[in-house]
Formats: sequence, structure tokens, C-alpha cells
Amino acid sequence: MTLASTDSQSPAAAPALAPAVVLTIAGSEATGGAGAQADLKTFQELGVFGIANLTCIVSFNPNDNWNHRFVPVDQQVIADQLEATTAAYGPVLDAVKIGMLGSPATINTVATALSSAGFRHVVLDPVLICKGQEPGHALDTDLALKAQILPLATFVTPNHFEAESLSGLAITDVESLKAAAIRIHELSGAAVLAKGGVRLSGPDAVDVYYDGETLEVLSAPKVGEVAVSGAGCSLAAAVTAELAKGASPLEAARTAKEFVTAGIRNRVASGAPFDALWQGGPR
Ligand code: PXL
Repeated sequence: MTLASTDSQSPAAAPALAPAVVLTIAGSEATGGAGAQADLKTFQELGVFGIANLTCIVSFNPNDNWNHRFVPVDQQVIADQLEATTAAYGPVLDAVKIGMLGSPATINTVATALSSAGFRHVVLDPVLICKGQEPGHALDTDLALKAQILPLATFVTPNHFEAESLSGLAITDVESLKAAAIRIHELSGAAVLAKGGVRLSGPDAVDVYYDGETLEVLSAPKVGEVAVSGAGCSLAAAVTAELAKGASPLEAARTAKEFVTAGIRNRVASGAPFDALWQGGPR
């Protein structure tokens, strides 16, 4: 509610409550399951004012096994979006989520903007791979992300593959997921929410949170054994929204896990290989 009350009957109208403002720097995923679209829907559901600055456009190809068609946004256009956003909202914008960057050039552009913007919360969803893609398809991008963006992150949400890649450890069970979360914290200084998802066997979807002091295993019964599109994006976006509203990193992680579990339970059936998480699920 942003309208100040003009009702002369109410003696002490409360001042309008301005929503927290959050930014996602992410790619568009045309079918709306993942990427900036998932982030914006998550922001709206969690009551924050969402902004998306686009880095690339991904359109799956139904005629080629749903492979990714990837088009980067021009570097100057990415820089322009970030300039406009920080100029318009700089003083109140203290939480940003980083999703798919997709190329070393974009990583450089975004790292430069982040370094001067001084955001309090930088939540990194280290998108090294999308569902259905081959690991290691873009090693130069993975290396640039680790070198230039990871050190700027205050909160990181790697999935199973990304946690193995960032930590250099093999993850086969909850104990090795814990070891990876600790290692990634040591490398980055960030709070870490490492996701086992459906990749670890057992009845529960298990994630590990570690911030240098608290280690917590977050667990929820698995909803099927198949990954859902937008789960990773929505989790990191929910963490960002909660941090912007003043939650602690651990509280943000817990709320985000609940939000994503409800969204997976109420997923939207898709003709693509993966169903899509529904951010309205918790309602
Ligand atoms: O889920 C990872 C992801 C993030 N961002 C974009 C994507 C994908 C996976 O397809 O397309 C734009």
C-alpha cells in the first residue's frame, strides 16, 4: 500500500509503508519458468519492489531437444540499465540478486558496476549450468564468475553441480554437502546455502546453510524426484527479498526454503522437459 491516507475521519493516519526495493541482474528465460521472470514473481509475492536488469535472453529450442538459444544483451545496454537503476534507487537499493550472466564480458560489466554501487546484500546464484545442459560447457565463464563475482557476494546459493565446482569436492551425501558449504564460505566469506535438491538420494530435499558460525541442515520432504524449473532462481530471489526486509541470513534461508517447497508442490505443468515452480504456491 503506497497511497497516503487522505481520509479526514482517521485522526492519526499511519505514514505509508514503502516497500523494500530489490534488483535482479539476470537473464530472461522466455517460457517464464526461470531467470528474471521467476525473480520478479518471487519479489512480488514476498512484498518487495522488484527491478530486473537483463543480461541475456534464453529461448529453449523445442526443435533441438530444448537446448538453450542464448543471446547476450549488448554490454553498453547492460551498463545503461545498471546506471539507470542505481541513479533512480541507489540510496534505498541495498539488496541485489545475481543470476545468469552468461559470458566473461558481462561478468566484467556487472563486477565493475557492483564494485562502485556498494550494495549491502549481494546474493549470488552462481548459474554455471542450467537444467539439461552439459557440465563445463563454458569454462571461461565459470572461471570469470569465480574470480570476479564470487568475492563480491555476501550470500551464495550453489546447486549440487555448482557446489562441487566451487568447492572442488565431490558431493555424495549430507556430510559432503556440509564440507562443500564450509569450503565455499572459506573461499568467499559469504553465507552459503548449498542445495542438495533431488541430486542426493533419500526421502528429503536437503540444503546446508553455513555462515562461518552457524551450520544448519534445512530439510523438506522431496516433491517427486524430478527437478523443477525456477527453483534455484526463486530460492535466491526469496533470500534477497527477505534480506532486504531485514531478516538475518539464516532466517532468509529458512523462509526461502519454505517458499520454494510450496512453489514446487504447486508447480505448473509445462510441455518443456521441466515443470515450472509457481511462486503463488504458498498462497
Ligand atoms: O535456472 C537457471 C537459469 C537462470 N537464468 C536463465 C535461465 C536458466 C535456466 O534455463 O535460462 C535466464
